[in-house]
Amino acid sequence: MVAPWLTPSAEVRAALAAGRPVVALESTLIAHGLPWPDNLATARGAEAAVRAAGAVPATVAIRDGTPTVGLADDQLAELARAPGVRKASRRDLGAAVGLGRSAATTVSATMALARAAGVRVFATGGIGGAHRDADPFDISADLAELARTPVLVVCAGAKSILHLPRTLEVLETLGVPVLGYRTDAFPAFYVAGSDLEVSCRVETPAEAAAVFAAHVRMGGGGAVLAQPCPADVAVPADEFRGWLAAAEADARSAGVTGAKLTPFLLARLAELSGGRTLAANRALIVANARLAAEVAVALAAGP
Ligand code: PSU
Ligand code: MN
Repeated sequence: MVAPWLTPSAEVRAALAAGRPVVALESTLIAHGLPWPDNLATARGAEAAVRAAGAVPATVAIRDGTPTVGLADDQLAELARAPGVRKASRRDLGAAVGLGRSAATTVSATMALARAAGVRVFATGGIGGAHRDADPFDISADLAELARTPVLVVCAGAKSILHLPRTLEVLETLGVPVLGYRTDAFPAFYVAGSDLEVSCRVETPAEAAAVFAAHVRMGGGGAVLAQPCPADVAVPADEFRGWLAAAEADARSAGVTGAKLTPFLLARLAELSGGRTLAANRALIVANARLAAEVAVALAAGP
């Protein structure tokens, strides 16, 4: 069932009506997470990867107050180039729609809109979480949304800029399963592994689909399916720590907080690493889109 206040593209609407697999993709990573022109190339790469695996991509954004599920290619290109696009988390959806604004949607807002459209699988780069120092209450709305909205979020774990042990603790408190795709260790975005454990390891898209379907059947909300960053571009943890310390110091001296903090740190890390974190971010987004499509295909096939 598609909510009446939502506008899916004709292709997405037809796929949903026919029970064919659809994968939601978010737009904040296009508007705020990656620089032009890498952002457009990555968004197109993610859509192509979803199609190649047999599912329909549905990039989500708010366009002039209209919640849109399935941007056309020219709309994707416009979003990628537009300066000063708003960043909407779940909290901001009402403002964007009620006031007729355009906004890119974060993981939390994309989950909400995917759910309203009837899309069960969503791919992104890395979810938000608890920040490291700064404000102890700066915990991403992504975690609260995972608690309540039954959508499977395929990602490379939580962003390496975060306090990962606290992020996992909050997810456990909220009852959110964290599945490791062919890994026992919680992936850390640009950094392939960590010394933290996932709550369940799965080996195939069908296993991921089975765990998620059972979780939802028993009244659960969302779940995380985390796959490590592709090994050829993943960044070693010790090198990353140095760049992160410098980026955090820059954020502190520039007084950056709140919703601007994540985009600031990602951009600064890309500079400090000579583009290595950017290459990792691009590759992991496309890999996650492919895996999400495989899981969507398995879910659509049923148990
Ligand atoms: N994955 C990426 N790049 C990004 C994001 C995810 O590879 O920029 C975005 C997602 O939209 C996520 C947001 O919801 O970062 C987290 O922002 P915050 O920490 O302000 O909640
Ligand atoms: Mn935040």
